[in-house]
Parts: sequence; structure tokens; C-alpha cells
Amino acid sequence: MNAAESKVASAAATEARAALYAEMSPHHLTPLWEVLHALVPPQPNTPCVPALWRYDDVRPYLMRAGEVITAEEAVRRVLILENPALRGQSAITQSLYAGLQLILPGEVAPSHRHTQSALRFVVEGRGAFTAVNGERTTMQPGDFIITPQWTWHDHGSEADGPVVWLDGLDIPMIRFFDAGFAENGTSAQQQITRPEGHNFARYGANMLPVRYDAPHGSTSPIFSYPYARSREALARLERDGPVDAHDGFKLRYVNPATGGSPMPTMATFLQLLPRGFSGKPYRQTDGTVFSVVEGRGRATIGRGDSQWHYDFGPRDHFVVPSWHTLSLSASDECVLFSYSDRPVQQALSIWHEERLA
Ligand code: 1HN
Repeated sequence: MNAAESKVASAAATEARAALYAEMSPHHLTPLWEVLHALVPPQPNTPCVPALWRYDDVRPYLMRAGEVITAEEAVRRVLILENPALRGQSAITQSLYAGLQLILPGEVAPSHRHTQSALRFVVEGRGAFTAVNGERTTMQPGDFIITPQWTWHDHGSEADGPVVWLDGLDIPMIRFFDAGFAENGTSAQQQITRPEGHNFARYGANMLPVRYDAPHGSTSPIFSYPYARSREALARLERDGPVDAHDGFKLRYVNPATGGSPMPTMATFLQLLPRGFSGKPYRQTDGTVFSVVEGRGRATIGRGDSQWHYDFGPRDHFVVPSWHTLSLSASDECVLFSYSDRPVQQALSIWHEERLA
């Protein structure tokens, strides 16, 4: 074939293909070869974008929410942190949800349970409590608290001011699997059957009951990881060194019975960046949500030719999507909490990271 002939042939092929696609479409058939490249991209190609929520911007809206609706009416009075590229999906990444929940003195967020797992990370105030499975835990800033899937949980407050926490849930992941169930309690507050601290004595002293029976399956039996303890560990590590060039000093929270993540769907971390730290870049396939606890610093996020610079301070939140490079630097000593879907990716053997120079 000469050039002119092959042009005619390819025009004929294009036409024949278009006719084929049009005729089979009503039968819900689609040619793979037109979409293959997008289905298996050479590297992760998330639709999510990086985003920063400054607490100074968010807090006034949260407090106004406190004026227009009660916790009881709302069931959960939460402002969802939505990824700007996923508006309307109640998602901060493709697999994870994040929100800031407000409870005011004397309020009750009524008891319910669901197959979604939840984490709470206390951002502002103290003296609210959450009840899980018949036991209360009082919230202090920086405490990491979990609600295992399918456990009754309600929140209340005997504080003298507002209490705000970050909710992290696996909502989009459970929605993806179409595996969600939920149920409301018969009373607003569950019955308390154990004194506060009981859970910590049983599971929180690097010991377990001799006949440990995994009350929540693969979820940690500990439901509150107090900030004071985790912070002290980081302070000690900082004194002793060595510092990791990418992470500073970074610890992951564990289920003490397995060494795995506290929840089957979400990993959680606490890290300290020493004053003046200038971290090397890295990227990971688990999109990660950060909550700043202490200090001021900068997150530099990159993907291809695009770069984002977020100067962050206490109570700010930001999201780093999958396979975006992140480098963290600290003008003061900083403490950051973070969570991601890493345990799920690791269970599927698809989790990847690259630590760059
Ligand atoms: C939920 O149960 C809580 O218990 C918070 O505090 C946020 C978002 C979606 C679905 C359930 C809570 C939630 C949620």
C-alpha cells in the first residue's frame, strides 16, 4: 500500500469501528482497547488533589453550625473535609473520609453503630467523652480514639466549652464494596457497664488478659491512645536520635495483640519534626490525611510539574494524595498526626513507597 491507500484503509477502519461501537453500546458493551491505557496507567493517576484546611478558616463555620443545629438533631454535627476534586462524594481521598465534629457542653450525639470503622483525633478542648461498648473515655487534645466497626458509640460533653475532633472513617472504601450496614440505638446514650480506664488496664500496659479473646476481631482492643504517652515517646526519641531524613521521628499506632494497625482499614501515625528539620521528599501509594498538633512548618507537595506549598500551624489539616511527593520542614518543633488506608494496600500487596534523595 502506498501512503494514499493506507490513509483510505485507516479511514475505513475508523468508520467500521465507530459503527461497531455504536451498535453494541445499547447492549452495554465497550471495547477495552479504547480505554486500556487509562485502566492500567504506568503509575498511580489519582483524581484527588492536595488541599489544606486552615483551622482559622474552618472554626468560625463550625461554631456557626453549633448555633444553627444541635448535636442531637444533626446526629453528628460535622463539617466534612471534601477533596476539592471529589466534591459531593464525602471523601478526602478515594478511600477515606475526614470531618471535623463539634460537641457543645451538655450535648449528646446519640448512640448508633455501623460497619464503617472510625477514628477520632482530638483537636480542640477537653472534657467531652465518647462511649464505646459500655465504657467511656474522656477526650484530651491529641488523644487518638477508635470506634471499631459495628460497636455502639455515642458522644457527650461535660466540658465548659466547645470540643472539636477530627473524624477519620473508611466510608468511601466500604461504599466501594457495597458492604455497609447501620443501626440506631434504642436510647440516646448507651448503658455504661465498666468504669473509665478499664480498657486501658486490660490492654494498654503492654500486657493482655491471659485468655485474650480479640473482642473486636482484627481491630485493636484499646480504644483510646492518650496523647501524653505518645508525645512522651517522641520526646524521648528526639533526645536519643537518630532522626530519619524523610520522616523526622515517626511512630505508628498498633493493635497490641497483633502488632498490626489499630483498625483493619486505617493506619495511624504520630511524628515529630525537630525545629529546623528539612525533610527529604518521598511518595507513597496511600493518600494521607494530616492533622497538625503542635508547631509550625511547611509541607511541599509535588506531582509532575505542579507544586503546592502549605505553611501549616496547630489544628490545620491537609491531604497528600497517592503518589504525590511530600517533603516536610519545620520552623518550630512540630507534631503531626496522620492516617491512611495503608493496611488495606499492604494486605493486597500493592502498597509502594519511594524515598527520594
Ligand atoms: C459517625 O458515626 C460519626 O460516630 C462521625 O461520630 C462521622 C460520618 C459518616 C457516617 C458516620 C461518629 C460519621 C459517622
